[in-house]
Amino acid sequence: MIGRLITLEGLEGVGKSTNMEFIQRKLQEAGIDVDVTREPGGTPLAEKIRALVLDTADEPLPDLCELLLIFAARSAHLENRIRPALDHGRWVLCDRFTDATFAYQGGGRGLPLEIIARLEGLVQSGLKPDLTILLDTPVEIGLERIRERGGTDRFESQRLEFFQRAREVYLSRAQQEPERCVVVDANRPLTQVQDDLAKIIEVYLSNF
Ligand code: Z5A
Repeated sequence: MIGRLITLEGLEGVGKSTNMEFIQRKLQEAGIDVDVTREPGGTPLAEKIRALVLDTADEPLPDLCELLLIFAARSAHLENRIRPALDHGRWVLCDRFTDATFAYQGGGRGLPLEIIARLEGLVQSGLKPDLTILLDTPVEIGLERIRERGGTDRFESQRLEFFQRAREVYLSRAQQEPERCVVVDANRPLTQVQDDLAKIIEVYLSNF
């Protein structure tokens, strides 16, 4: 059995947390042993870095510093959790991964995408998700859902244009890598979104 890495992506409020459990259940029903994790985070060290990245601290976090922290967390997550799981034939389902870095630090913050690609090469040594599901809604819809939930971190307090740029990068990456990425219209009732997710998982599994 070969392990696989599946990632769920999208802007805040598109329904990632809501649908992680659904995808996990579909995989388990198919007899797949799945390790569910998230980024930034996923190991004790990476979770500490996550807290630094999301904290609305007094001292400003320079954009490059944020990018390096995210890749530092990813390095710990990959070496201490994801690669060992894949090597043992487990499947890994991850809430966000490097597409989020291209979207947020590249699109949102405006850091050059070539720098992100170089760090991706250094940290991941060629490892990429086998399947990425991008939940997509207009920015305002996701932000409205988050507002209803209450509470904000460093990202959720960004301006609308930040998220619009991040969405454009997400969609353009999905378009450039159609063999890896599937875009789901998440601006529909949850049952319809989950019907699509179930079909995507079914089609993906039918290829094995
Ligand atoms: N970040 C980064 O900058 N660079 C990186 O490389 C990585 C991450 C990996 C992590 O936060 C932050 O790190 C993230 C980007 C940055 N930015 N922020 N903020 P996170 O992992 O906690 O991500 P999040 O996107 O903020 O999670 P979220 O706010 O919880 O969004 P969500 O998981 O997509 O949504 P949800 O909690 O499932 O749903 C939100 C609400 O909508 C909830 O009340 C649901 O019941 C409701 N919902 C869900 N689906 C529907 C539908 N279909 N209809 C109606 N209502 C719905």
